[in-house]
Amino acid sequence: MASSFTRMLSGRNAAVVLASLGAGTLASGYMLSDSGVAAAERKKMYPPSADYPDLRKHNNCMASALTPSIYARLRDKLTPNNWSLDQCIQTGVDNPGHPFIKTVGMVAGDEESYEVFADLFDPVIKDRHNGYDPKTMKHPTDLDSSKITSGMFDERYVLSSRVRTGRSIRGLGLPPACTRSERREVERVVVQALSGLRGDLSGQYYSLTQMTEHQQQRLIDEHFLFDKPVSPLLTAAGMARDWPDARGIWHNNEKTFLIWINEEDHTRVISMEKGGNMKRVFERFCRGLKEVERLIQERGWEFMWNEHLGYILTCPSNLGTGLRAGVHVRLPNLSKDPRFSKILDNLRLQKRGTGGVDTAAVGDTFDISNLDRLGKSEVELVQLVIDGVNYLIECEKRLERGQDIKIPAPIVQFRK
Ligand SMILES: *[C@@H]1O[C@H](CO)[C@@H](O)[C@H](O)[C@H]1NC(C)=O
Ligand SMILES: CC(=O)N[C@H]1CO[C@H](CO)[C@@H](O)[C@@H]1O
Repeated sequence: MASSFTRMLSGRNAAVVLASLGAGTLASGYMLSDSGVAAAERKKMYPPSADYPDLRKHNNCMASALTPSIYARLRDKLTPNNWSLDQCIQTGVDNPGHPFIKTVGMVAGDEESYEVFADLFDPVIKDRHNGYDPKTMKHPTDLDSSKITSGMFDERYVLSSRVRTGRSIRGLGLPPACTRSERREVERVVVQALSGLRGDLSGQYYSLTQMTEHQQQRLIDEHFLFDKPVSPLLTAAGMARDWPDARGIWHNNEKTFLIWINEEDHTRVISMEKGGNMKRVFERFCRGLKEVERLIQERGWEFMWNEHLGYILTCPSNLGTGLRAGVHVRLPNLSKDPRFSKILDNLRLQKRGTGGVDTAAVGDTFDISNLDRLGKSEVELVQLVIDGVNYLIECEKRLERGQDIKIPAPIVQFRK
């Protein structure tokens, strides 16, 4: 991890980064940075113990990991963009818990947050990612979709298939911390790159500030449009600032490859279609992602990445692959069986309601996806979802026939 500063400064973006630091071209950033610095100066008049947040009622990974001594070590540190620990943890301080999930409770303001505040991020990452140790372990990346086997689900059960991830542009602040100019730069760089996509990937960008009523309604009807973040988890992290400035959605003409710009991450990349052809969805995902990366690099930019944390995203829960491969699947019998949760756990799968992370599951249809993001490659995670969902469908069929089912052995987490 120690290398990411050096890589940032020695990369092709060095000119961009140095220019903005030196010449002060990011004018709208000053108020934000100055207030961060001023707050840091004011705090030094009090010992860290006087600033320690009250976390007694909290249930999130940050609250479990933070100690007075970690706080004392990190309170007065700043990233090169003047982002502070208190800004990273504010969302977890303001939101003690969540009804359905144990939240992470902190976000990164920039790539360097993970390094400067590693004393807190590392234990949080270890907790959230099932023991993955960012200090000693290396994260594999594999976007070779030809390795996937048996990626076609029984469509009597699987209604739709989807793979998503996020990518951040190195040298620009992440959504909790970015200035307006940085956010607009993300939009400019990504939209320009996307205009270079060809064939089945070619498409169009719809800016939230410029789309017509008609376009907006169409995107809402098709469930493509992301809403203004209203969850306190996101607003407390600063992610709805200036909404809808520089936000938008790009999709290909077939509406099977989508990019969200400047929502929770600089970009969210989504490949999806109706039915059960996960192999095809993943093939398009890998091809599209590599193509977008190539087009961005042609223009002198690159994605945030390092060998310990993989792809760097705003929320520590998405580090590594950032990948969520999921299906909407009908499981009327299995979901009523008391062994359902244990089977999912052992297969390293999670279930959500079909309305998203904040919804409880209703009815017979579930959004089933991989639980892990970090320490396993994209190919491994998608294969795990394919094998796991096929197992669930097999169980469902056995229950329909009145036969018994078995809880599978737990999947080994990391290859040592
Ligand atoms: C961070 O704060 C210092 C001290 O005020 C200032 O000199 C520097 O320009 C700031 N950096 C950025 C990126 O705003
Ligand atoms: C035990 C149980 O819930 N059985 C149901 C399994 O699914 C079939 C088809 O949806 C139903 O007809 C059964 O009642």
